[in-house]
Amino acid sequence: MYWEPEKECLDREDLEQLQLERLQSTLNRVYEHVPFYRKKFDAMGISPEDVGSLADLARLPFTTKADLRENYPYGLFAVPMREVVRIHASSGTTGAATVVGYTRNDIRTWSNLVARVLTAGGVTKDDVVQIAFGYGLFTGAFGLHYGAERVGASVIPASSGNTARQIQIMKDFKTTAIVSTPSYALLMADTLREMGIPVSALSLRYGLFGAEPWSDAMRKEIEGKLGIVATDNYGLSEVLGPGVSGECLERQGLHIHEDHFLVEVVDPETLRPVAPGEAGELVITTLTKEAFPMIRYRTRDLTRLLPGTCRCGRTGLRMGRVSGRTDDMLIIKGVNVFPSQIEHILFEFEGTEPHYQIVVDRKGAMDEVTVMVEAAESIFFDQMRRQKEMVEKIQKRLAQELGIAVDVRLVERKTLGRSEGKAKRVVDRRKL
Ligand code: DLL
Repeated sequence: MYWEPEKECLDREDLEQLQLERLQSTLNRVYEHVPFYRKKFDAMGISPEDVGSLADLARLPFTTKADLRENYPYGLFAVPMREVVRIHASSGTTGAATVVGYTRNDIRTWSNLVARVLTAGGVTKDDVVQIAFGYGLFTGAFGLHYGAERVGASVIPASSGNTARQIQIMKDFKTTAIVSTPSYALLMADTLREMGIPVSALSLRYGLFGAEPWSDAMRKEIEGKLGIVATDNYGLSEVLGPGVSGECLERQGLHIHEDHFLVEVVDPETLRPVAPGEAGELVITTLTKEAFPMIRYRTRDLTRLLPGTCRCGRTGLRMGRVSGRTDDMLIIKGVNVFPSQIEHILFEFEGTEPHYQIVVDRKGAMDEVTVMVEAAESIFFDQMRRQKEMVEKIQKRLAQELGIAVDVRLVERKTLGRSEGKAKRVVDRRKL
């Protein structure tokens, strides 16, 4: 099922024509209204008229998080404040806040793009959608909320937190679709069990999760515990919020809304495009944003573009799941490791709760990494021997997979912090 079939299934040729027209108008807009871009373009001796094809995109400068910070709060807005009807901000997992704005049209576009994501994930106007993202400056809650209303579903703005009440609402209000971060979904699933409510007492059918990386193993766990079909959706405040891309029920990659975003994947070191299908940093140019257009924004998110087309019939490019960010990559003994790789392995083990945290510390000149994993009660209170076996097994698998030895510690259930929003997977004691 599609939300906007005429856009989601556009011919490549028509799509590219539309993209070029929209790119040109975006470039004119920023050149005209945002001194930051005008200066950059002038310095590079390039003007919007020089961009005659999509390939010319590569001649334009990149925009980074640092540029956003330097223009805090409104320096990159391309419209006067009187046309801005909404402001959001991301505190970011790393560093100072980024402020973003939306015109009335931007909100309309945003709602439509999120409606596409929801529709692709199975949601219709017959659904009761519970939004368990924190309402506030974070784009997640309002983005999904407006999209779900646009679809015509019945929206419950539950917000995040107060998990027992969340479950009560889910049960009593007959929620059919839950929207949250994957880590919060897992916490809700565990709380459900603790409250002694069988999953059959719920009406849930779909889960739409995003805002943080998660593995396929975690998806299975959530689906099993909540009795749902779970899809992944992606976005970031700097270019919109949720609604940039999302999986359909085939779950073979996230459909990028290419009529609104031009995407590139580049090598984060050389900034040159990677070979087709290779992993690299996602770079996004917005094509329709009015208040806050972005030219070649370096997302720092790592993904790849998938070849071929999806069985669902959508024609836009698909991206693989975001495995992590260039800035949450750990370099352990010279080896690049992403938290998602560790997560994937932990889910292989029966008896470990899939709650984990990666602690990085420095002993002398060496970085030391300890993976803390919550163990099921049966194991934790069992003989030391079983605990030791478990630790050894996990260490062995991690060493196999990552190519380096890391320490593993089993901890009692609920010792590690729980997340009601984005999970904090890495505790870097080197910086404390
Ligand atoms: O997290 C927007 C969003 C809200 C997306 C709700 C999906 C659902 P920010 O707070 O600005 O915006 O954080 C954006 O989160 O650059 C990624 O690193 C990460 N991220 C978002 N979605 C995914 C995902 C929202 N599906 C940053 N998989 C992005 C992996 C994700 N990482």
